[in-house]
Amino acid sequence: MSTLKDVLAKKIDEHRPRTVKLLKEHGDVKISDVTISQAIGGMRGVKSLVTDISYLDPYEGIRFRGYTIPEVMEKLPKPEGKDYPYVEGFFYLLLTGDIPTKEQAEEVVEEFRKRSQIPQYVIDILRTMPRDSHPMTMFSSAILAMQRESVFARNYKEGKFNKFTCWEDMYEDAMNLMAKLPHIGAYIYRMKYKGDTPIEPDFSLDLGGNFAHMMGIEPPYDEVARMYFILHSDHESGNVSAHTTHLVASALSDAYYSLSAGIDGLAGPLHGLANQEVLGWIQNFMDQLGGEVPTKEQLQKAVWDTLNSGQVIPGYGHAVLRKTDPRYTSQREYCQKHLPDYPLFKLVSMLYDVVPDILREQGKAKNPWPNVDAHSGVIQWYYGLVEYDFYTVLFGIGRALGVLANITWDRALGYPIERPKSVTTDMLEEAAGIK
Ligand code: AMX
Repeated sequence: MSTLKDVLAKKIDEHRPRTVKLLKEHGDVKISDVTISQAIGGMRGVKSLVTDISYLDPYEGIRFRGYTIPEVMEKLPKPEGKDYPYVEGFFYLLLTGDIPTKEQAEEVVEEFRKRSQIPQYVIDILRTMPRDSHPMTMFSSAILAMQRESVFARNYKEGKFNKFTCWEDMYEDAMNLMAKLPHIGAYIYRMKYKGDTPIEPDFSLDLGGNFAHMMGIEPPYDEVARMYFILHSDHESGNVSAHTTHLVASALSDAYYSLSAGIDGLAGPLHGLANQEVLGWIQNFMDQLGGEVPTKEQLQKAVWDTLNSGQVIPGYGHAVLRKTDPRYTSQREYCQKHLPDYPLFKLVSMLYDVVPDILREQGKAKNPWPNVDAHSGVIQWYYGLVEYDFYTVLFGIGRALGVLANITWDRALGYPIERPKSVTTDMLEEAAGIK
C-alpha cells in the first residue's frame, strides 16, 4: 500500500467513531433552522452538509484542512527551485489532513505517473466531437466516457460492495482520474486551439510542470499551474460543483459519473464560467475604446452600463464570502511579483478600485468584493493562454482535487443517499399564515 493510502486508511479508522457517536448519541441536536427565503432562495446558509476537507469563513475565506492559503503555500513541499508546492502533496493534504514530507509528495507524483495514460477511445471520442464544442463539454465527455474504467462500479457489479472498504475503490477511481485530468485538459487544448499538435508528457516533471509542458507554455507557467490548481481545488461542500459531485456520488454512482456531473455545474456562468466572462467583458469594453486602457470615469460608466442592462459584474460577489476572496489576493500577489506593469493587470486593479463602491451604491449584491474569477484570466492571458473558453477546464482540473477527496471521504464515512424534502407554495403560504 502507498503511504498516502496507508495514512488515509488510518485517518478513516480514527474518524469513523466520531461520526457514529454524533449520529447515535446526538442525532437530534439542531444546527440550523430553515426560513421561507432560504427554501426559495437556493438554500443559502442552511447548514446541512458535512465536510472536513475545507471550510469557508465568510470573512476570512477558505481554509484547506485548517490551513489558510498562505500557510498551504508555505508549508507544503515544493519541487526543487520552485516557489509553489507540489499539487500532488496538496492532494495528500486534502485527503489525509497531514502536510506530507517531500518524499511522500513525490510518491504521489509517481502514483499519478503510473496512472496517467489516457485510453485511446477517449482520444477517439474527443477527436470525433465537433471542434467548436466547448472545451468543458469535451472535458466532461472524456471523464464520463472513462466510466467503464471504474473500479468501484466493477466491484459493485460483481457483488463485492462492502460498506467499510468501498472507499478504497473510490480512492482508486479518484487517483486514476486525477492522474489523467491534466493530460486530458492539455490534449483538448492542443487539439482545439493549437493546430492539433498534442505534446507528449514529460514524466520527469510533477503535475504542474508536466501540465505546463503539455500545454506548450514555458516556465514560470508551471508555477501558475501549481498555484491555480491549488487555489481552485475546494470551497467547502455547498458550491454547485462540489455539491453536485457529492449528490451524484450519494446514489453510489462512481467517481466518473459524479465528477462529470460536477464539471457540468462548474460550466455555468454564475460559477466557473465567470473567469472567462470577466476577460470577455474587459476585452469587449477595451475594444469599444479602440484598445486603450480606460480612465477611471470610463470604467465607472462601463460598470453602470453593465448593471443597468440587467447583467451582473462577472468576478464580483459571492454566495458565502463577505470580503475580498483570498484566492483573488493570492493571484494579485503573483501579478505584483511577476507582471506588475502588464496593462490587463492594471485594468483588473482599477476594477478593484471602482466596482465595490458601485455595487454598494446599487445596493443589491450582498458582497461587493471580487471573487477568485476576477483575477484568474489575467495571468493566463499574460502567458499566452488567450483562448478563454478554456479557462473553466483549468478550474475543473483544480476543482477535481477537492471534490474527489470529498467523495472518497463520503464513502469512508458511509454518507447516505441525499434526499432533502420539498414543500409546495401552498404549504409555504400556510406556514406564513396568509392562506
Ligand atoms: N453584479 C451585479 N449584481 C450582483 C452581483 C454582481 N457581481 N452579485 C450579486 N448581484 C445581485 C444578484 O444578481 C441578486 O440580484 P437579484 O436580487 O436581482 O436577483 C442580488 O445581487 C443578491 O445576490 P447575492 O445574494 O449577493 O448573491 P448570490 O448568492 O445570489 O449569487 C453569485 C452569488 C456569485 C452568483 C453572484 O454574486 C454573481 O452572479 N456574481 C457574478 C458572477 C461570478 O462572479 N460568479 C463566480 C462566483 C465564484 C465561483 O463560483 N467561481
